[in-house]
Amino acid sequence: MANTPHDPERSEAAQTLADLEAVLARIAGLSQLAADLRAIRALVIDGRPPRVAAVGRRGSGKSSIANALLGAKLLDVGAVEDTTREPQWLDLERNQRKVRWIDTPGLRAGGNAERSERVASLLAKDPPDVLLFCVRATQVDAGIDDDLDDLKSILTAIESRGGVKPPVVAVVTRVDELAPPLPKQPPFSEEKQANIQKAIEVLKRHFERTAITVKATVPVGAFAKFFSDGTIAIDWRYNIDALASAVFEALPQLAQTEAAMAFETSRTLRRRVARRIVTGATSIAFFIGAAPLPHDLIVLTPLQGVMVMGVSFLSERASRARMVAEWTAGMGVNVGAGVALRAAARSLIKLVPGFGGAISGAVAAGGTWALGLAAIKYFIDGATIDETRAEFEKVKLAGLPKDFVRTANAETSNETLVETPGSVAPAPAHHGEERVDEREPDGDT
Ligand SMILES: Nc1nc2c(ncn2[C@@H]2O[C@H](COP(=O)(O)OP(=O)(O)OP(=O)(O)O)[C@@H](O)[C@H]2O)c(=O)[nH]1
Ligand SMILES: [Mg+2]
Repeated sequence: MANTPHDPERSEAAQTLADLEAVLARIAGLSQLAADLRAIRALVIDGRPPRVAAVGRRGSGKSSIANALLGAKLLDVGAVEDTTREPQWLDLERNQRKVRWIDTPGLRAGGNAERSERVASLLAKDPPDVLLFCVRATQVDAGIDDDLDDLKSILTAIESRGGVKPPVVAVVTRVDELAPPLPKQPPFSEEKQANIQKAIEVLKRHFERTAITVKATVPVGAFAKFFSDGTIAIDWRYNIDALASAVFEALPQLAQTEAAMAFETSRTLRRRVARRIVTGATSIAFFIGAAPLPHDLIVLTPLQGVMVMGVSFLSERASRARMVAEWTAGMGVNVGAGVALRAAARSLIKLVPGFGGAISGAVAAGGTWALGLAAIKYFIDGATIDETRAEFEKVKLAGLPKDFVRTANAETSNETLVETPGSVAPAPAHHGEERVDEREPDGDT
């Protein structure tokens, strides 16, 4: 199950969010909040592990990349390869989070047509969210046509069996091997950096020539040695953050939280997820405040509760329970404030528009925004509770960014949306590139 770590709280959050959805759905003009609610639901509640497939020649560094992303030795590297090895999905576990990973040797390796068929049908049956096309830096030119053919045939196979073509992230691997040979560990000399740039350009030209679309082309070094407990002893990783970001960006929202938690260099990613939750909650607060809704606060408080809970889920797990207690005492805002207020929210459903709003949209949103940024500072950046309180006061005083509404809406309409079973409204028709996630979250009942 994707979400076992915080289950009771998460179902509390799910309930509260369902109540909010029900309330907001009844109020004319608030249907525009569907995308924000859907985003919060996808990021906080319905998350599932990302599915990542790496394709590339033998020894191109696929397994090393998985280890580098998760920061631990989870896959064997440079092992003597059994050529008949069956490709299969593996669960890589890190921080009690999972990444589903499959790596497949070059389809041509061994010239085995049957294998190529097996790989294609496996990926077609269970399509990855993102395909990592791994090319060794010293091989961006030599023999690349076979690699590109492999990539194309996998994409075609997925598509021809009715699957959604996954986005491709090209990874130029083992960049330390480009000239000059030393040093092998970053930071690299200017000459090596120039050669890395050249390799990227060569590969990009091959993509153009063969009309293959990739979302990003990322150069990496993934060389590392591990202690017997799996932690890193020698760390010559290069640019793995950028790869983590590129993978994260390519994922559907449903899989982003889990990826942000599992990837080792993940604070930036966790902060990005948290910002999305806070932005969504703030937009909702803005419209709640502006709408002719009685008892704004009764809706705002559970909304803020869900927001803070969502951010707290993104903290490092070991100390989370203590942090939640300290936050509640220090900020006077309960994590999971939905508990006491659920009944009130329910009764609101019956009160379809009545009296004038008690507080303005800007005030409602400003408070939510300040609380959300404070939660990020505390749960993700590791600030003390005093610093957090100071941040809250500072942001509250500064108010909502002037262009918040416009910017937040622009962000929403650009983003990769996914349909989830709990979504309140169909996604707007103009999302031409939207990817539909047809699978239920693992273990959901
Ligand atoms: N110098 C250097 N060596 C690397 C790097 N990444 C991987 N290697 C080495 O390259 C060899 C192959 O790496 P793997 O990660 O096993 O490559 P793979 O693509 O999984 O290989 P197969 O599973 O056999 O297809 C190993 O000896 C790694 O230590 C890198 O960035 N720099
Ligand atoms: Mg391998």
